[in-house]
Amino acid sequence: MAGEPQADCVFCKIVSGDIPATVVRRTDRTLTFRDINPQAPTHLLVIPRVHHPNAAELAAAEPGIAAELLVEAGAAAGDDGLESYRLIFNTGADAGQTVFHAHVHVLGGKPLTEGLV
Ligand code: D5M
Repeated sequence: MAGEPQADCVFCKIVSGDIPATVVRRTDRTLTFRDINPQAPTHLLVIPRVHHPNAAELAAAEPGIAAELLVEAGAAAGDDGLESYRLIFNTGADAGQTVFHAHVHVLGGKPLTEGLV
């Protein structure tokens, strides 16, 4: 059920502590940790503690938590000394989503002027 921990979800396992992660920020409702396969000097993931399959579904179900992801993303970027950073929400396998627990990527620390948009 939406919002409930999923046994096969790697990010639910990070929330529960069953899988280790380099956690840099915690709130009652979110966790921020370093991506295991960084694509930039700073590559963080901000996730809700509750399980929703993607960011849009999180926002529909829990808009306050979705907003908190963005606040935490900005704060985490600031913690890493970044004034400029890119936020990415991959949604769906064809868009590159591989973990179906809502998350936002925070990328920075190098020029990110190339891109799709
Ligand atoms: O992004 C999912 C991201 O999650 C991808 O960049 C790798 C990262 N990932 C997967 N497993 C882990 C663990 N255990 N720790 C840290 N980061 C992890 P997506 O948008 O779904 O492609």
